[in-house]
Formats: sequence, structure tokens, C-alpha cells
Amino acid sequence: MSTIELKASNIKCGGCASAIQEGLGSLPGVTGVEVDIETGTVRIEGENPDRAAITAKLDELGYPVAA
Ligand SMILES: [Cu+2]
Repeated sequence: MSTIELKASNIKCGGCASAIQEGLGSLPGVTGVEVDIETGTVRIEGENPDRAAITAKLDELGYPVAA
């Protein structure tokens, strides 16, 4: 089990959080997604989740990872 923590842009409400949870939750190896709306922190748990795929998915959803 590993955890990846990222800061994503544009997270403003529960709808954003749900979209992210759904989008990232469908990726291979991802077992859990938590979103902190106030800080824009996205915490992904899973079995060797693919960081590049997660970053690409966040981009695609409109919540690019902050530098
Ligand atoms: Cu929103």
C-alpha cells in the first residue's frame, strides 16, 4: 500500500472533489482518493498507483497539479 499526495489547482467545491474521486478512482491500482477542498490536496492510496497516470488524469479533468 502506498500513498501519493499532490496539490491540484482549481478545486473549489464538493463537485470538484467528487469529479476527482471518480476520475482517479477508476485508475488501475487506486483504492482510495481523498480531497481537501480548502488546501487543494489530493491524497491517493493504492497498490503502486501510477503517478504519471494520476497527473495526466488530473490535467484532463481540469485540475492540473500545482508546481
Ligand atoms: Cu467545484
